[in-house]
Amino acid sequence: PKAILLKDYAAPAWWIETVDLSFDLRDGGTLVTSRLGVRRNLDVVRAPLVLDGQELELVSVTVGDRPLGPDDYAITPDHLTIPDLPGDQVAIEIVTRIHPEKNTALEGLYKSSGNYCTQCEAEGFRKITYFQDRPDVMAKYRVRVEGDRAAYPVLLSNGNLVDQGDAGDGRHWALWEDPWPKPCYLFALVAGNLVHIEDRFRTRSGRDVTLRIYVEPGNEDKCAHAMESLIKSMKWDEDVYGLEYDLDIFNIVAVGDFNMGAMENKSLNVFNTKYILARPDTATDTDFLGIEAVVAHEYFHNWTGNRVTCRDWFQLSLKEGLTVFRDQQFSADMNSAPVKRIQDVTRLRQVQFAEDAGPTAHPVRPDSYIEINNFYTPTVYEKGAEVLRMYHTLLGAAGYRRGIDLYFARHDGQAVTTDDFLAAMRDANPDAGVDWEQFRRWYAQAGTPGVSGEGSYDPATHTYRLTLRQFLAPTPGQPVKLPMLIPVSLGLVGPDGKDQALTLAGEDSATAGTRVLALNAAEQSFTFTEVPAPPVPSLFRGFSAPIKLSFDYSDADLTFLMANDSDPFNRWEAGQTLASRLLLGLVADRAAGRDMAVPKGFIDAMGATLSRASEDPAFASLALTLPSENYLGQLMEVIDVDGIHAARNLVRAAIGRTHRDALLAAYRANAEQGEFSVSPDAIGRRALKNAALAYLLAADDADGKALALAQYRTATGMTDVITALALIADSDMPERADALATFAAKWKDEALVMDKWFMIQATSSRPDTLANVTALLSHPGFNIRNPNKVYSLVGGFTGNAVAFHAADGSGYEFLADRVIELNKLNPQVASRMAKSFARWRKYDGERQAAAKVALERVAHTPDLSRDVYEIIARSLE
Ligand code: BAL
Ligand code: ZN
Repeated sequence: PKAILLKDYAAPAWWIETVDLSFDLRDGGTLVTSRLGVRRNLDVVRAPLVLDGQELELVSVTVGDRPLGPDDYAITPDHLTIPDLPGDQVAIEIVTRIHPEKNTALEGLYKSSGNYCTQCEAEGFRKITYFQDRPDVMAKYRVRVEGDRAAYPVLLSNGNLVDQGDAGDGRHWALWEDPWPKPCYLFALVAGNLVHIEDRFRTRSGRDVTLRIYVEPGNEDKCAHAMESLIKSMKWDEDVYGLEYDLDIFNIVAVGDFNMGAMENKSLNVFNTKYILARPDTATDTDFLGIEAVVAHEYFHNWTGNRVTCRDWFQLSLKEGLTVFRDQQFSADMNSAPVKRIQDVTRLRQVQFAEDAGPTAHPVRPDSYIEINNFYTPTVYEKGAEVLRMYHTLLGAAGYRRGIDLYFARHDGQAVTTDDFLAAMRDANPDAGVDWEQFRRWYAQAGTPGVSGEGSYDPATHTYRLTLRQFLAPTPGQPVKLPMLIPVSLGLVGPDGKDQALTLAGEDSATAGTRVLALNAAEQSFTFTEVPAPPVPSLFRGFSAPIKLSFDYSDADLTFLMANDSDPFNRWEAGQTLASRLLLGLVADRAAGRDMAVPKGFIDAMGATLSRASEDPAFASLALTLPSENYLGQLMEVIDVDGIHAARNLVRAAIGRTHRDALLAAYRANAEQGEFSVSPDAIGRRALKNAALAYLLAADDADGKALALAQYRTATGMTDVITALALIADSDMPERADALATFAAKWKDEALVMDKWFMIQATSSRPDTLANVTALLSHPGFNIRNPNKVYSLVGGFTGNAVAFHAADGSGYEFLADRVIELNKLNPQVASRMAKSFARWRKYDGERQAAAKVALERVAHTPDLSRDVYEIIARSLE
């Protein structure tokens, strides 16, 4: 397969300005009639009209009123080319037949639980009809949908419902019109037997918007949280960004078979049920927060993505990085900002830093791809959001907002680039003193910069000199890197635990607390004057840049920051750095055949955190959580999976044993919560209680086990039930099998709850996990065609380091089998699973050999999809 290159971008020879679509939905074949209003692009040389199309049966093509014969056009598996269009403005009608009922790739028009729905981003529209399937072609759409009235009582598309009627023969139709021009990836159609809940929102300029969430019958009682989240998002976007909704109706449809989390189609968002359906007894706190964030994310796309869209798919982060940043800001405002930041950084490190360090590393704005679906990545999304956060950090809230306002003033209704976004930020802030050409490297250079440094205090002159160095390692295709502009938000913490005033040499006034410095050279020193006592620097407060810091902190410095830093993120960070240092030391001891001895100082520090836990239970639950096995692996040259697992378990058991009484007390203090709530406080208390329970089980504590069983049996909220069940499932407790069985019996008809059941078994560190996972592939509740099931069982397993990276290669064999099976059914899901192989070279020789055999087996599979090919080929390079 051939790579597509950013440098080859060219504007289309023809624009498509209007699209009139008619869908005749029938079992055994759906007829799609598309009438296009086409206008020549006078800015480029005249060229044939080349339309994208895949897996389509062409029925007829008419240009003006002339039906074309087979000699009048050229057709290939990917394109329909009409060489000679008469004049500069042409009407074209194309009729195609498609088979949604056979579509297992879930791209284009497909059926899920008997209902029709679409997914067009990135390039699914070409599986519906011949079209210029590229985001810079923006058109106004009218869509007629006709289908069987009994089977599909609900017929939806984008925009406003303008007419509907009876089509005879038990059929009916609806006509939808979207007044806003849009790229075809935002087209959507839904036809099904669905019910809805409804609410209203009045925009600040007085527009009344009808809000509906459509679900399968029986799920109406699980939509309230999503609706509340939608209303909060609409209000927040007005308050914080000045952005208002632009139609009278906003529909959401939740479907069970969906490759992604959700999709921002204009006024007809289609969601994975995972991000809509929630009741206290079926959904965890993480689910509730995920719903709030994803509903907001898709709603926010109405401006950042839909009103202003991407010129080409290399610009994906233009809308995704920005929209993730917006949803992160929103969730921070709705909940605890420090907790949200810690969670976002944890995820960034876990998945994006790992991507940056492997063969699929790519810039936030990639410059080549084989399959664009492979670029919906943590780099484009989460690192892209960090780039937006850095604009915010460098410009401040007001400067950032000026840039956003200018961006919309310039580009509303256009398809643009990340360079256009940067230009708006720059031009709206001419006095900001930012080197924008250097800042642009965040879009262009792949990899996670490392920052190292040290500080020295001179008591004679009361100066503190901080030296920082940056380094960016080569990544595939980018051997040479240039220094980045890295915003360093910092404070100097004095011996009294308070932030000292900050005066840089040459300045005549001090800044209190925190300030932002620009690290823009390979090495730079900053001298602070009038520093009364030797400080401990608190660097990258709030994680002000997506970098890896190694600073010469002593253990005592870190313990001091854990207790005193005014920045909550860095209080947490100091604990994590200390824990990582300790755990990697133990891994090294074990590898050298020495005893692993857990330092008492660290256990005491965790005890101190526990003793202050009631001040902020949510924060405490995070501060008590050790760095994950996967994250610790990233810190090693050669990942010692078993060593990391052993060291982490040893420390967890030591904490559980040493602080048994305090953990039991924390458990009990947070156990009674009254009426169920997903307030930040209630979620925080549950998180702390369950963290305490996990430590007790890590220590094999009899009272802890009894509490876990009681919690599993009597709790009513899913967070508590599934946490207890996960702990039981990961143990040798005699009640294990029975607990798993009663759960499955109770929830067998709730697909999303069963996903959790598959997940906890796939993530268990028991030695029989692979055997269990393999057996579960045949469980009646499992279905390899359903992405959520694959993400739970197969994805859960590949995230389980000790099981997936078993030294005998059995985990790799298992994954190769699944990727080969999925390749035929759903290439997008197959390729997502295949990415788990990517970092195989980070393991020891025995594991590398086994992984290579598995990768080569996948590589030699006949009919390998572009999606899987690209990932496997890069991994083997
Ligand atoms: N645009 C794809 C789904 C999302 O990021 O919202
Ligand atoms: Zn998005």
